[in-house]
Amino acid sequence: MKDFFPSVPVVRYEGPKSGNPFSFRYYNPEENIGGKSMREHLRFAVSYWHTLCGEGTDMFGSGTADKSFGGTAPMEVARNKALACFEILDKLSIDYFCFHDRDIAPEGETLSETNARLDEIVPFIQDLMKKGNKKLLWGTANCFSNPRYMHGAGTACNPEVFAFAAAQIKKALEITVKLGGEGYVFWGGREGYETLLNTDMELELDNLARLLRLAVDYGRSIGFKGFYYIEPKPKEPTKHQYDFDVASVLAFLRRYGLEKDFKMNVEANHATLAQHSFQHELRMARINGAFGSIDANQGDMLLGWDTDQFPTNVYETTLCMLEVLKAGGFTHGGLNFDAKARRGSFTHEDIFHAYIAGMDAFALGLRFAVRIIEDGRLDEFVEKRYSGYKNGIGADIISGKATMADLEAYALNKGDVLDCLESGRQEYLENLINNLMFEL
Ligand code: XUL
Ligand code: CO
Repeated sequence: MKDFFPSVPVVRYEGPKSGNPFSFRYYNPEENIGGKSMREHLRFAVSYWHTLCGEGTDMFGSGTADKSFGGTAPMEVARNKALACFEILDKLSIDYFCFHDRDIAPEGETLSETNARLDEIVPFIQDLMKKGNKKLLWGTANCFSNPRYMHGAGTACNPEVFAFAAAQIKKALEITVKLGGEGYVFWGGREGYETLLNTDMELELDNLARLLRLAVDYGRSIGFKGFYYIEPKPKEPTKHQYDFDVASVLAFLRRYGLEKDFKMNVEANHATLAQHSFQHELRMARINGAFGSIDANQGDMLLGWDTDQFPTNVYETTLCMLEVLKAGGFTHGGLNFDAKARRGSFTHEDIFHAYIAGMDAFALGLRFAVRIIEDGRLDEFVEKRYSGYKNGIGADIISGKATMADLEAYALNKGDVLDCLESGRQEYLENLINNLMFEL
């Protein structure tokens, strides 16, 4: 077995006082917390595209990191990336990975050649999965990078492109099933528009729904038992993406009768691009029975684009894990680090520092979220805040017994309701969370 990262040892839990940068301070995979091991709670995944493929290119400059892993011929590079991926999974005790079809094997001249490359790499990966006891959290098709998708994939103005996207997704579903994937993601990177002047929005949305229906049914017909996810994002690369946020995706799914087929893959940086908090998107998914999986990262609030940084903001990871716990935890989903080390963090060691930072931040988030729930004061406060709906006029509103006339009579009789109101206690609650997080 090649060793692509000779300077990095196997990373183990050494506790908060450890001075070893290649150790976990807070992530202790087998530690039981709130009834499950941390490993089971967090279900971390490596994102193949950032970790094995992303070289740090941006609009102004070429790559800074070498991700060829010593290979030269395209399929040799592909095999080396796979070997490097499984070394990373092993060294970090991560059980899952996620990929796009084009991450694991580069496109050939024709679709048949591209598919043949997938047929070559998939058994290679399958073998590594068996040997290392690793699993596929989800697969997906990259229907956004190639120039053929300049006008969209399912929402393209050309039926030829729609057909090509369908063919690509068909194959991506097949390889996901072959590798035992627990999920399949649709992220509509180009499913949107640049200007409505040239866009038939109605047809595009109808076609997007048609493609999803075809794909979902095909996947089930070949034995896919996992979750299908839509990953909302408001913009970038398009000016407007149809899967804007969780609420718009839910409305879209309901309009086309697809709501039973999909859960959400919520990404932190996509939430903030939509002017929502990460917690908001998770809450919206949860209360609609659509919580599925998470792309764990964070954006930079001073920048207006998807920076895909490794999550290190513990306040955010805590609020995220609070939502995950309230949703009953992950079933098929997990925490996929859809994140990349900064362009200036270009060494192989930086990959590990980045993952360790993200994993420890989520381990802390989990610990704090469990503490907040066990403490009970936050939940009690919210429960009490709405307790008026338990009896009297509140109970009549909930049961549907109260009519508009009843409500008017009630209000007239009261004269005013200002004296019923109580403080929302926002600052008290924010401090409560701080006290619980930073308890010394
Ligand atoms: C892009 C993004 C994608 C999806 C999968 O912003 O998040 O990598 O996660 O296609
Ligand atoms: Co993502």
